[in-house]
Amino acid sequence: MKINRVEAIPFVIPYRKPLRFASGSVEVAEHVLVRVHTDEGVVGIAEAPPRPFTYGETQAGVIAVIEKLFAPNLVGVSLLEREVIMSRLNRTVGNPVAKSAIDMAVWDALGRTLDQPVTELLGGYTDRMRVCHMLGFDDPAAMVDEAERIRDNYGIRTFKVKVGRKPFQLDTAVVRALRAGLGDEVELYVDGNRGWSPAESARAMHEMADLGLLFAEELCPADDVLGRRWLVQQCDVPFIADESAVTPADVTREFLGGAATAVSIKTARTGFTFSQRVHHLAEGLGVEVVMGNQIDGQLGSMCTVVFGSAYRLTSRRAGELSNFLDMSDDLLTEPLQIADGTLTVRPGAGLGVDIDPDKLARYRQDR
Ligand code: MUC
Ligand code: MG
Repeated sequence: MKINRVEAIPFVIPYRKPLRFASGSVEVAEHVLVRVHTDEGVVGIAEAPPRPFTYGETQAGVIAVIEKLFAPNLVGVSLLEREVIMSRLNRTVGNPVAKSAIDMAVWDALGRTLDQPVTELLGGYTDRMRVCHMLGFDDPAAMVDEAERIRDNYGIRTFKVKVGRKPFQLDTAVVRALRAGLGDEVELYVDGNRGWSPAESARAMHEMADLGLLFAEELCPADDVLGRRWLVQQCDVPFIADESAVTPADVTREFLGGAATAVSIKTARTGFTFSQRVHHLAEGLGVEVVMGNQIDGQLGSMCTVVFGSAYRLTSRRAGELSNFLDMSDDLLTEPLQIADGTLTVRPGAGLGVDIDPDKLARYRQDR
């Protein structure tokens, strides 16, 4: 069960439709496939989606830090020594996406070695999650059309709406149009990616007070320390910390500082091991959790379902699991299928999914 090689393979797959939001946009998935090999010939897989505009990691940076720093420190360590693995990775303060992909590939290799599904090793609560679709910036009519198409084709009834443009009325008009177009049976919440000031956020939330929102996420930067606390105190829905809370310690600081009352868990940035710690913290404090999306491909989305299904708290709300639908292709042998608004874990050892070698050969950038 000892790790004898860690591979980092760059691949590029274009999006059919770019996703635009307050802190950036994504037109091409420039991701990294991480493979952890063991001395018994088992290979665990995971996907790293770097988000340069958020965490500063790039595709080339993820590969460099894995090849030069992390991989040499993991050779010879057992898959069961996950605390040793995490302590070696966490000598480095940053690089959450690179570390998380290694962590999840280790869990996949462990599941395959033990012939057990990772979701059951983690918690085994259920085998599925309701799906939430994330709507990027566009004009109100186009966003309503997209939401209707996603609802009609996939049965999805929860939408996260990107906000944070200026003037804020551009976004409040969209949310109002979505509520009018889709009716009261859909769940709506908003994510500002730090685009507004605390005062703009408060005015926008006030203007949307009659729209029955579920949550508000990262409307303004957490560095506006008192301003954000002032905003969160007057919000009448849970306020989700996302990119402001990358580690369990960050999450603790945000809660204790009054800067958030809920948390987004993204396996792409906390893997399985640290996502467990964030989950346990949120459960202990009695706060809401949403399984977020780092604009993941299908392998990353499956990691989110594998983790989210494992616990009662993480499977309670719809998870942000559908943005892979906007990609022109993917790497899995069996594409993920969303049906009746639900995504199900695959039976089988590890993550339950495999990479199609022909697709990898088509999209990898290192040959
Ligand atoms: C989100 O929830 O913010 C956009 C940037 C990123 O890192 O994740 C997405 C979605
Ligand atoms: Mg967010």
